[in-house]
Amino acid sequence: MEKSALQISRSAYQPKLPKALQGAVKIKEGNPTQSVDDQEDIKKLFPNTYGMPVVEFVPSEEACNTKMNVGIILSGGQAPGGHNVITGLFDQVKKLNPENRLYGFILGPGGLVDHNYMELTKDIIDEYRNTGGFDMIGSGRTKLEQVEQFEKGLEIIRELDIKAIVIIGGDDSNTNACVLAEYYAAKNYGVQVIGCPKTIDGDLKNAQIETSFGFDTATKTYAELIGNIERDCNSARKYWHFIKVMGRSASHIALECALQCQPNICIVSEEVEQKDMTLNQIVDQLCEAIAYRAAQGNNFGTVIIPEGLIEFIPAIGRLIQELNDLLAAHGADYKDLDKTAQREYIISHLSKENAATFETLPEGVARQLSLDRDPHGNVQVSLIETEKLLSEMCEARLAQWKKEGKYVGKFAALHHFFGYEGRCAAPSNFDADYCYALGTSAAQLIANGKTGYMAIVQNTTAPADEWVAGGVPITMMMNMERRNGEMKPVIRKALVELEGKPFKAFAAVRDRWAKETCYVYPGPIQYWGPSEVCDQPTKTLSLEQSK
Ligand code: FBP
Repeated sequence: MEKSALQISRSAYQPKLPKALQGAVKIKEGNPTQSVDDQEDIKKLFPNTYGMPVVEFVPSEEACNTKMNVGIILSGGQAPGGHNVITGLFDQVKKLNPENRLYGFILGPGGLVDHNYMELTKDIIDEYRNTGGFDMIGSGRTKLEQVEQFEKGLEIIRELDIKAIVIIGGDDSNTNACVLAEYYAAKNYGVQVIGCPKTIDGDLKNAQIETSFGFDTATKTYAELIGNIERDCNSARKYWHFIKVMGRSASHIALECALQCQPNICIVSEEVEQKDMTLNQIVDQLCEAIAYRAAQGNNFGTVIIPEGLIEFIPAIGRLIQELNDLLAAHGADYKDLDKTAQREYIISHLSKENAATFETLPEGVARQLSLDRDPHGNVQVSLIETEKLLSEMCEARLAQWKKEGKYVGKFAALHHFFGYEGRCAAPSNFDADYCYALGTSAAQLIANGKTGYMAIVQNTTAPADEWVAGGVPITMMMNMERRNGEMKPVIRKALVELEGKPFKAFAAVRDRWAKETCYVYPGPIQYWGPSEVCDQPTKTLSLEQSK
């Protein structure tokens, strides 16, 4: 494989490990835990993995020599740092006993079921140190939830003498990790399952998980691009840039990019939902800022839009709920109909209110909302062009205002979607260190006999050697939610909190950003240089952890 000069230098980077993980460890156990909600239901569904304590690793005098083979799975969307979880896991597994083997299941959870795997040896691992992407073993979105899948997986686990499976994934994949852990524990198979918090979306976090890995690098990559656009925008002074950024549900990515770049406008889906806003009200707000700036002679600006917005507009959210149930129950009846017949079928099967909302949507968006969900039942929001929808609606509204004499300006819009650009970027120092520590923690959780836990690393705004590592029972993060028409145990997603420090910091200054040009240009991620440049955590994390 040919490599760039940066790749070659970067492969020699030695991730920083917390002090407590640098040598032998022992476990310090906390009190028994309970789930965030629906305790009785979750306890009943997870009798073997419910109530376990949070654990922390502390240095130990006694080195342990544990014989264990481990299997690793990457699940869901790519996130920078995934390879470092694997290298951290590999190094620790080998440190525990050089005879230990690490197996990678290919293309996600499906690899376990289909017995598609490879042994990850030192030469393979060394190729991927501190690199972005998930291409070492690939990823996939197969949902592990059926007993037949668990049993099929067990066959290869037995054949390879694997003691534990590590699943690197987001909220859905870690929910599945927990279900698998519970099943193997209930059957007394002696197979452990450990999760790892991954997703650029940043919505797998709670009192124990400070951040999901990948969020740091992805947002820094988008912020660089947005800053470059802002500088162009401020130089040319003739375009409004509508920039959609990833984040299937939560607006953490949009908010973080706004905090880094200070655009004129950033929409936060959670606020739209809380204020019960309609699409028209969002367009009005955008047009007011555009008209104000035009009156100052500034016919340019930058708008950040979270990709999940559409689902958070309450009327559309209600429509999606009903479409989800309709798709689950009758999808097969209308899937193969032509476009017009499909539209008619859907409208005739929806409630009056939702049918009316469906009819007001542009055809492309309505079609997207009625299409297949991903294997976890989610609308594929990355395929909906919200940035175009909004700019087209703004254009029409401004034309109307012009006629009414309320707007004197020129409006030319450009569109961007930043998502895939950031998911495989070379991990920042933060993600490289954080992921390596997560992999090391996962190995220690296995060596200490734990199952149904997620590896965690805390105190992450302090220098890396002061980070605290351990594990948290996955059941602790669960509640019951409606999925595909049924109540299911799932990890609660962390949305942007409107009372939280990051949103409040943004809300305090956004009116000025809308009127004036306050852009900040963050520039590219730096891997070497002064610590205040290359080791900074995200603004979100710094604000959340600030006392
Ligand atoms: P995960 O939650 O699996 O980490 O994926 C997040 C994400 O990048 C979202 O931001 C985006 O909506 C989605 O994946 C895109 O999925 P796909 O890779 O299947 O197009």
